[in-house]
Amino acid sequence: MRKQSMDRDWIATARTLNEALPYMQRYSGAIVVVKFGGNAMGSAEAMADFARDVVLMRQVGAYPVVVHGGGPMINDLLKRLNIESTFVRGKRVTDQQTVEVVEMVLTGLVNKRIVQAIMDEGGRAVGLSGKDDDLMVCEADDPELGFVGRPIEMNVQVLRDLFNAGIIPVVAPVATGMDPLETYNVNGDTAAGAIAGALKADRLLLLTDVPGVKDGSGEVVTQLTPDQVRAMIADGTIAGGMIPKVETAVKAVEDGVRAAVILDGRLPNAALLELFTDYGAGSMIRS
Ligand code: X2W
Repeated sequence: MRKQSMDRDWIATARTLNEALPYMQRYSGAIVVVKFGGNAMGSAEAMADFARDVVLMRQVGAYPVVVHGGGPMINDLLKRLNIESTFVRGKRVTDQQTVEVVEMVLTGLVNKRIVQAIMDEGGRAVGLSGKDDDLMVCEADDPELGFVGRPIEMNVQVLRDLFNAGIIPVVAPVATGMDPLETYNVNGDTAAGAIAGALKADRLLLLTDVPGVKDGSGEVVTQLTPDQVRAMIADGTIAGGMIPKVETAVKAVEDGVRAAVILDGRLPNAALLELFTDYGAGSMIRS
C-alpha cells in the first residue's frame, strides 16, 4: 500500500497553483522582457532556477525574451589575457581588443550557457545577438567609451518570428553599427530596455542584486511614476548604480512598455514572484 508523502505540504502547493490562475490568465499572450545580469548567474542552481521560471512563463502562454549581461565573465577572460579594463559611469571603456573579448564571451560562452539551461528545463531556446537580423543597430554612446553602443534602430521582427515558432529568444547585448564592420558593446540593461520598448512589452523585469529603489529612509518604494523617479534623481535620493537602471526603466515606459520592474534577482524565483503573485517584489515604474 502506498502512503501519502508528508515531507512537504502538498495541499499548500495545490492552493498556490490554484491562486496563480488569475495571474496566468493576465499574462497569457503578454511579452515579458527579462534582463538576467552576470551577477545573478553565479551558480549552476541560480541558472537552472532562472531557466525554469522562463520555461514556466512560456508554458502558461507568455512570451519571455531573455536579455543577458555577463560583466563578471568578461572580466575573467580579460584578466587571463592581461588586458586592463576600466568603467566610466557604469559602462566598460571598450577598445578594439576589448570588444573582441566582449563579443566572444557574451555571444559565445554566456549566451549558449543560458540557451542550454533553458533546453535542460524542457523549453526551446535560440540564442542571438543584436547583430542577428539587424535586431539592434547602434552608434557610439560617448567618444570617451570607445565601442560602447547606444541603440538607434531596432528590428524586432525576428523576435516575433521566434515567439510564433514557440521559441524563447536569448539575446546577447552586442550590436552592429551603421558601418556593418563595427561591433558595439551594449550595457545589458540598456539593451533590455531598447528591446522592451521596440516590442511595446507588457513587462520589463530588471533583475538586480538590490531589493529595489529606496526612498530617503531606506525603504523600498513599490510604485513610482517617471516624474517621481526624475524628482528622486534630482534631489539625490536615487544615486550611483541605480541611476542607469531607473533611467532605462523610465525610457522603456515612455517608449510604450506597460510597466518596468527593478527587483532583487537573488530572491528564489524572483520573476515568478513578481508576475504570478500579489507579493509585488521590487519597484514598479509606470505612468
Ligand atoms: C557590459 C555588457 C555586459 C553587461 C560590459 O562590458 O560589462 C558595458 O558596460 P552585466 O552582468 O549585466 O553587468 N557593457 C557597455 O551588461 O553585464
